[in-house]
Amino acid sequence: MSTTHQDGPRGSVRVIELPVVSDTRGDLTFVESRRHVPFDIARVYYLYNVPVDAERGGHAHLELQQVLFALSGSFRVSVDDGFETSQHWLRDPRKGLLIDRMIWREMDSFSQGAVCMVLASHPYDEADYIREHRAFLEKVREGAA
Ligand code: T46
Repeated sequence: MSTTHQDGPRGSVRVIELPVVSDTRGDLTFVESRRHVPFDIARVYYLYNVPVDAERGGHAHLELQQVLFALSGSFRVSVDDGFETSQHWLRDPRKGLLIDRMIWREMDSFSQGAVCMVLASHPYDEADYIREHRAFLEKVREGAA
């Protein structure tokens, strides 16, 4: 997995590593708001039964912050802050990808049976989505000017 970390006024993307408690019964991983993720968790959702050739995402968020995990299987997340792009393979349920506001994201290459869990900073709000890449670029660049 890539560990890209971009700082500064632009939205950032970074890997978050969660604790794991292992014994002969298996592994246990936990996550707490403001301790392991930098926001209060307002919503949890998960993607499953995703066809291997499906593409998801294709948008950015005005305010929403999220952490994506591959609870099972693997998938690829491509991110774009309006200036630079990077790709991240998620395949370890202890490692999440924190995606800040104003980051364009696309997800593909889901393995058979992959489960993507997402922790989100806000309830669902369609008005928070930017679903056109050109509009995203305009907004990012006007913010950076
Ligand atoms: C994101 C990626 C990683 C709801 O009603 N409530 C919800 O909490 C969500 C997430 C979606 N929906 C509805 C909205 C659409 O009618 O479910 C439908 C499918 O959503 P969407 O096409 O946005 O799904 P993805 O997988 O492309 O994107 C989702 C999140 O929407 C998005 O925030 O970052 O997962």
